Amino acid sequence: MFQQPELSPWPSGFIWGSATAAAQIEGAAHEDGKEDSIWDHFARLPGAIASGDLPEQAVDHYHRMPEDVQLMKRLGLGSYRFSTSWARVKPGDRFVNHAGLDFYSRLVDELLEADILPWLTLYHWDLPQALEDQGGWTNRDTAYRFADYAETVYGRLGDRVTHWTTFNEPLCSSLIGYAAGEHAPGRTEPRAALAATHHQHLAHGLAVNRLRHLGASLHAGGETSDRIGITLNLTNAVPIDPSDPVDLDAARRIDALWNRMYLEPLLLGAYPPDLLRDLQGQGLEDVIVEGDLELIAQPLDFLGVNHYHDDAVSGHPEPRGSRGAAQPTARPKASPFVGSEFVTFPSRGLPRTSMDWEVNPDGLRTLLVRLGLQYPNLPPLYVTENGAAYDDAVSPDGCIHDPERTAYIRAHITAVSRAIDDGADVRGYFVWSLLDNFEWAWGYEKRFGVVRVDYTTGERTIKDSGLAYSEIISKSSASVYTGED
Ligand code: PNW
Repeated sequence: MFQQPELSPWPSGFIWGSATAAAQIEGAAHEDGKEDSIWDHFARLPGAIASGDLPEQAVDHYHRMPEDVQLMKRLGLGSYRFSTSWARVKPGDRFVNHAGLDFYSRLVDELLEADILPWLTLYHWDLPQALEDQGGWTNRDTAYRFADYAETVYGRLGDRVTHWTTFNEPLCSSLIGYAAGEHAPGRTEPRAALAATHHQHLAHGLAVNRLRHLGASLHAGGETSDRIGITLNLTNAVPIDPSDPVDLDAARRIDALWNRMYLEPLLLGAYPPDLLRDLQGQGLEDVIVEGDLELIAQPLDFLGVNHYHDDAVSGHPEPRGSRGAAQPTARPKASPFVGSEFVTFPSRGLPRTSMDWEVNPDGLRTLLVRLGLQYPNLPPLYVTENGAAYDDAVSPDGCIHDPERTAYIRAHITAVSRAIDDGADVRGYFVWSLLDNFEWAWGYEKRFGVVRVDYTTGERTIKDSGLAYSEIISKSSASVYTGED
């Protein structure tokens, strides 16, 4: 049995959880009044998804929800991070679909009954297609629609849900969806991607404001236990040759575009000046209206950090080696690196997951520590996603022995502990993902679950990594967990 290195005790109240997203697990794409999201629509375009998989059924969580909550309980999770589907709650964005909201209300009740803290994300990439038809996130009006949708969800669940996340990884749903064309809505227009980024920031600010006001009026005396934040995917951009100014500048650009373009409007109320220089003439400044940045920089109760890997970066063209990531889809592709399309991602020879992402656990420690040093007003951090895809096989004994995923999770949890030792204020860790699921442009081919899903029968089986995670949770709770928030 693998020996976990000696770790410091976890801070009291440290939250152990797992995460999923509506479009990746629910299925029931056209049931009980749900209409198309951009992912339902995009997935039907020829070549959009590897092997033509659709999210229509996903892992049928919509029907198996009570069973899935029992699984969480067996694993000993303290919290479950899930998202609500805008296209289920307000399908065409005009009317509230109460049947859709009922589902989330039942989920929240099941979770509370099982002593699992519901951690709700309002936007995990599944915009109603009806809004995309009006320009989607390139249309400023979508930000105001989002605040209305947030209000609708809060109106139904705000009496029981205390932890609210506005957006999951706005980078992916703007740059990868609108510039690279690899995610829904599949557009390849750099200017549109920057407009989408800004409008998602604005939507976040408007929604935080709205939720705070609703919380104050819902709870007597204005005292709420609500915690409101956002989740960003943050990636260390490591210059491949730190003594080469060309590589250094490439890494600075990628850091600005992938990390600071999201962190700084939220935390500092301004886009980074070097980013604005890099992006001159690309249209970002054209969509900023006076007062937007003040609105965007609402105080946050937490920052969710999704982290999977670092990227080594070079400003030199290949063939100094490329990341070599196979494109999952056959549709036309462009670069997600708006204004830095020339940057390359050389290999450092580290082991890789089946997503072709580097495994380098210390990158998570570095990231968590550096955020605190870089931003003195940083709110508490939660690792809201971390995990790995590997090609699992079911053994003749019926078990799923996934030593690579188990090692990945253990090593990253160790990195979180070390980051806390080094001064980072990290208060929780959520493994991605509870279940194998619809991995966006890759379809069902990539499995991230700590629980295996048989895509023919729907059967769930806890993998060795799930058992190991469960053991980590129970050991840490037994020694230090006090149940305090
Ligand atoms: C996240 N990258 O997306 C999402 O929040 C999940 O829905 C997703 O299933 C999970 O990570 C695994 O992919 C990412 O290129 C997409 O570094 C791309 C990257 C990272 C995260």
